[in-house]
Amino acid sequence: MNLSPLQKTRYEYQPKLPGMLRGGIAEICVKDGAPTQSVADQDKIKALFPNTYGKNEITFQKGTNTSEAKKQVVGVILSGGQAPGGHNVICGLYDAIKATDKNNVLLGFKGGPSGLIEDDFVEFDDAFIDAYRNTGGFDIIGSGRTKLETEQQFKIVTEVAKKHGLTAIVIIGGDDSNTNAAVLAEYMAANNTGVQVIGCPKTIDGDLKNEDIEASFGFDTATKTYSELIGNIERDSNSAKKYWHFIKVMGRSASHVALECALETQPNICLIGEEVAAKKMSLSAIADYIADSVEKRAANGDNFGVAIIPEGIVEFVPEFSMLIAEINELLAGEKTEKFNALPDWNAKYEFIKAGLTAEAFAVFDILPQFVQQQLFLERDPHGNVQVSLIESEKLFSEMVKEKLAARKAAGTYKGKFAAQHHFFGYEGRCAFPSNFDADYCYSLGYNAFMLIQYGYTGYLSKVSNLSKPAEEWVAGGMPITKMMNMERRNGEDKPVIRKALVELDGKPFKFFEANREKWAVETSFTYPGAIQYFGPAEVCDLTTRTLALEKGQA
Ligand code: FBP
Repeated sequence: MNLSPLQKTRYEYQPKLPGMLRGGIAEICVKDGAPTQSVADQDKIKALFPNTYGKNEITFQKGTNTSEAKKQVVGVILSGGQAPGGHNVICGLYDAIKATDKNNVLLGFKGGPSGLIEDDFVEFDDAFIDAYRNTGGFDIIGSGRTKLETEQQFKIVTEVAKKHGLTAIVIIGGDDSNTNAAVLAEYMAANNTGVQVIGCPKTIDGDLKNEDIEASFGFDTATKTYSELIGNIERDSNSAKKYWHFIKVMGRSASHVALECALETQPNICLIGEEVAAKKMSLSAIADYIADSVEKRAANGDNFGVAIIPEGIVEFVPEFSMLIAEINELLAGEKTEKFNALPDWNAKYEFIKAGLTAEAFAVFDILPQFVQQQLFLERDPHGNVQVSLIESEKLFSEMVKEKLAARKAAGTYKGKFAAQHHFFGYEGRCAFPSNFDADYCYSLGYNAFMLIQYGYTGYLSKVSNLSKPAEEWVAGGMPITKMMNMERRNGEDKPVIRKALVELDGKPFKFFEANREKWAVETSFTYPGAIQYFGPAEVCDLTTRTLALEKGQA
């Protein structure tokens, strides 16, 4: 492998563990906490998880290790979208496993959950692990989005576990993957397999959190990477003074990434999907809101600016989600083939017009043609519109352009408007983890093994007090069922982890809300610059603004 100078130096970085996990495995004991209950639908979740529901939260503390000495053979998978720090979770897990007993084994199942089903694995050793310490990416074993949810799959996983003598499985994933971890843990317990299942909270989207899980890993590095790029664009925009930049940022559903980037860079506009839904804003109202900023800035001679658009925005616009629901019906089953067989866009347009309600068609008809066509691109495995394929940054800039043309005709707007478009997502998912993510991930992995060693199952590895220096972090575990509720999925009520959306009465949004009017008109950009790996802690070990505000430290 060709190594960059940074990669070579990052190998030497020693991730910081919470104080209570330092000083050796022999000195880590458990402090029991209170019993838990699910976030909603307690009776239903309890009935579905009789073996793993209602368990106590726990924390680790310094004291004599009382765990049972037994050989551990642990399997680990990376699941879902990449997030910086995944390699360090595996490194921390490996180090704890080997520090406990060098005969313990860690197997990495390749390509995500499917690796467990296909029994495609690698056994880690020191040399293998050392090549991935403090690096970005999931390439150590790869990832995938296969869902582990059927009885048949669980039976196969049980066979694979038996074959290798697995004592535990660690699933590093987001809300869906950890939902699967909870269901697998329950299955393993109900069938007395002796296999424990532990989850680790991953996703750059930042939507896997609650009062215990303060942040999902990867959010810190990904948002810092996007914020660096947005800051650079802001400076370019403020230098050239001729473009409005419409920047879409990843975040499949919740707008945490957009909000954090806005807090870091103070753009003129940042849309928050959750607010759009709460205020029931229409596409036209959103375009007017952006056009107001363009017009006011133009009146000051500033024909430039930056608008951040969260990837998930359109699903939060009530009229747009109604349109998507109708399109999903319109193309259900064999109707897709019929639609695809139509000779040209005109014929397809007539088919759509005839198939949608007048209300939905009115929304469809105001969309630029490229967006109309994007709504009919390849469908997801459930046959639904892939909302992530919609170029919402272009949609809104196009709609703003039309609004401005009308305002110009009415004589209220006299500026110039030229737009540039960007989408930041993949750029941040495999970045070298920040010191925060390197430390947090290593701690999550190390801690996951302590949960295994102490016999827990159906728990999420939990490291909290994250806005403080790592020495003061608190390590422990939270039953995954605590985050669960019942939701409708593919026509059935299912137990799932509730996604954490941006809270409109939360401190991060409140801070943004209190400042955005000024940012919309004045040029208040801030330029965060690149992630720093070496140097003073106040620059290198910074957490996100979201976390700092949530913890009352900003
Ligand atoms: P996870 O929830 O699995 O962490 O993935 C989130 C994400 O990074 C989203 O931000 C984005 O919409 C999606 O993955 C893209 O997925 P893919 O890698 O399949 O294109």
